[in-house]
Amino acid sequence: MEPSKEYLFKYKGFYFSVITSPEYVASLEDFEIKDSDVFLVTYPKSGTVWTQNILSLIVHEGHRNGTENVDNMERIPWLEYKSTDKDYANFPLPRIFASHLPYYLVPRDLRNKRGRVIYVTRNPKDVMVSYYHFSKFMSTVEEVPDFNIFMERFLAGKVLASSWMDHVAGWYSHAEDFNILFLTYEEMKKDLRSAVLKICNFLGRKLSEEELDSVVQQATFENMRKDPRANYENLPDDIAAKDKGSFLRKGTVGDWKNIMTVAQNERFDKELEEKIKTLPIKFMWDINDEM
Ligand code: PPS
Repeated sequence: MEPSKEYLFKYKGFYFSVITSPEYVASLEDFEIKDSDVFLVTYPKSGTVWTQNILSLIVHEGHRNGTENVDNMERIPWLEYKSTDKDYANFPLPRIFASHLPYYLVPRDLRNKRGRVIYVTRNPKDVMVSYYHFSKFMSTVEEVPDFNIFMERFLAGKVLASSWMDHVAGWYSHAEDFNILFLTYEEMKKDLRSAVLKICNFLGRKLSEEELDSVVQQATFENMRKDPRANYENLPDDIAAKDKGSFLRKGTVGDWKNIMTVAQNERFDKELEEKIKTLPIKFMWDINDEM
């Protein structure tokens, strides 16, 4: 079954939410990159909001020490969903954008190694389960109440951001074209401090031990959940129904085991297991797995 046109449109083989337009997405090809720009790119539900907060905490002292009360989505806007009141050309540097774009639709200059990309992946079973719950409370995402049907849509790439496999494989196989840092959700979960350090090194930022501690502390699931700058609770009720879910839902590795049946797991593996082996990523499917 094709996804509803009420929610999605396809542009160059990739599904976008109707809250943007093909014209705007096409215009991003010429989006002017500044050398200090950072693009946080993910397939949905892979740790975007988490990494967005880490970046705000690293880059903005006022965010870190609590003297500034600016939502992360203001500081780090979504590239492909531009709100008309934002003048990106005059945004404070470094500009940071979040995006779910596939490698081939990002601004041309980014593909010529201007600016930096941070690409975060997560094991796709947890991605799918997180996505399923997300569809229940986001009015901009089509709700598919039956998990089995949702899984078939996910496996067929008939969801916002299309196929998980194509997205991840595309970015990894074109890594050479970009100035890029790859991270996984699971490594952040296992050792957040090391992941924060990797990001600092990649950005050429030196934080003191205290500053680093502060970033790590404020980026834990429990603390982010309470932080209105980071937890997306300021989204209007007609976009996110807060009584039905939240962006920060469980924040764990292996939640897929709580919902997928043995048969569903086998079906998933049949479709993706071999393809996943071609990726240069060792996924953790359970928090007790070795990295
Ligand atoms: S989105 O809609 O694409 O921007 O979603 P995204 O932010 O990529 O992914 C949401 C999942 O990330 C979890 N999350 C966290 N996990 C651990 N620690 C922290 N600090 C954190 N912040 C967000 C969030 O809970 C979603 O995963 P699930 O499994 O649904 O809980």
